[in-house]
Amino acid sequence: VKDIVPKAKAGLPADFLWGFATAAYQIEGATTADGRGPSIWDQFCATPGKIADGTSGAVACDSYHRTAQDIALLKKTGARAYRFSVSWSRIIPLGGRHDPVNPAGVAYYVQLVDDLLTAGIVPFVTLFHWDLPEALYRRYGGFLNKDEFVADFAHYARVVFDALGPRVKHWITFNEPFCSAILGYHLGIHAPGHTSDRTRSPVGDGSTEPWIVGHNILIAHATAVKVYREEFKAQAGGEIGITLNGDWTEPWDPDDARDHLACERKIEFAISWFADPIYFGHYPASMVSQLGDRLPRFSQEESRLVAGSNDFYGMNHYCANFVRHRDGPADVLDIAGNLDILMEDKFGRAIGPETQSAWLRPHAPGFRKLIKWLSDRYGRPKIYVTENGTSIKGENELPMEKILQDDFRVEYFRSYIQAMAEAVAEDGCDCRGYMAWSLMDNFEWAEGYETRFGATYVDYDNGQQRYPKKSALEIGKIFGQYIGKV
Ligand code: GBH
Repeated sequence: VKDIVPKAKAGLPADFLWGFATAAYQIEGATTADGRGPSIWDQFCATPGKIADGTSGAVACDSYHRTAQDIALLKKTGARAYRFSVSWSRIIPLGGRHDPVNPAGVAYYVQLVDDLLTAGIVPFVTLFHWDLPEALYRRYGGFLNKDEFVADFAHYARVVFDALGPRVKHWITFNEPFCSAILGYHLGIHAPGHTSDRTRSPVGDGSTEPWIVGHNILIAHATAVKVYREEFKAQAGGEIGITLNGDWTEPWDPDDARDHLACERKIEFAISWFADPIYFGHYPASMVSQLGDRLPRFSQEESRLVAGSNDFYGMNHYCANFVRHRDGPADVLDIAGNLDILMEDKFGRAIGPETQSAWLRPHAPGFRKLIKWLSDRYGRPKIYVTENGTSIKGENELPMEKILQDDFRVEYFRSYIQAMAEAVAEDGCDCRGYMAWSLMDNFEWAEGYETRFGATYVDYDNGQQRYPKKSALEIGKIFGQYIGKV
């Protein structure tokens, strides 16, 4: 009997919202259509050397002209929900609160939401998925200018709340502020390419600016939430939160207590940087102690504004890694918590198989553990998984017929959905939705089109035709095994 490991209970609630996610700049294309203004990503892509294959989102999946196809695709998969983002530059081409609103841009999203609702698909709307209007970076440095940025974002949010009104019940303010701060304003590998690396572009101060950016995004998030709650929530009855990214961590040396502590620090530097202020009103102690005065302080007013500003927790999760502590004081440019991130542990065991993305090694047990970690730390919040998915090593080199047989991705979804269903049924976590990344292959930021994350193949050479891969057709069946079983 002692050999029989009891199988964990696994299930998801009957009204669980599953579907797919995308982001405006990654799929829409049509970057000059109908009065859209330039975003920092248009600018960044035009800078030589920034995008692996020298491409941009100028055409992408051409979703701006193909929403009917996208919605038909969603219906074919059986999806109940769809998470997309709004391009700020379509709504307010110059971005600012004194700049004109573009009615054609507004109309595009009104129509998209109407069409989704007609198709019986629940929209999850992200206000900001990295494509800042370029004018705002040029005028005042974008996220670096708290007063200007917060006022402009709040205005933009109000315009969108007003336009989409009560039809939208699920709002996300920011997607992964970690990436805006660290990739965009520290490493410079994402737009606007602001970096403290003086050999590349000596425009920034990496010892303070990522933390200022993070702080200002928190204030902008909370201000938009306040606008929604005070001016729209009563009538619309919807909910609003932020989406944060974070990997699970395992200690490089399971016998070294310092590696266990480093694991916790890694998650705090990635997730709690934002989530602690949002749930508790202050930064995590590990960050305060490492960063000292370089970490901005919340005024009492700010702390009260930010605390309690999530109706749900938006969770983007892809992978896990090993973490090894570093000895000695942290470097002034360190952003991770004074540790090394590794794909193999002390014994040379890999955390998971390789994918096309250097940072991404699937490790489904980490998903269950991280959901529980979040649940324990933040008082069992309602969780929507707003992104989860994988690339496949070498996928782009295969002929289309092979790409459509994406068994690796099917297995990824199967194991991750099982892990989430265990977190719900076994650990008592409150997961209410899951959006797979992504509905279709799209512009994978600095990696261009070489890395495919889609459950649908997009034939970029032949008119952006969409062909569902096996994973797009299987994922609904996988959900069918869990939904209603808890
Ligand atoms: C998501 O971020 C994005 O929201 C989505 O737009 C994107 O398409 C998707 O992932 C797939 O990449 O460059 O070595 O410093 C995922 C979380 C966090 C993953 C930062 C990459 C940077 C690793 N990302 N991480 S590195």
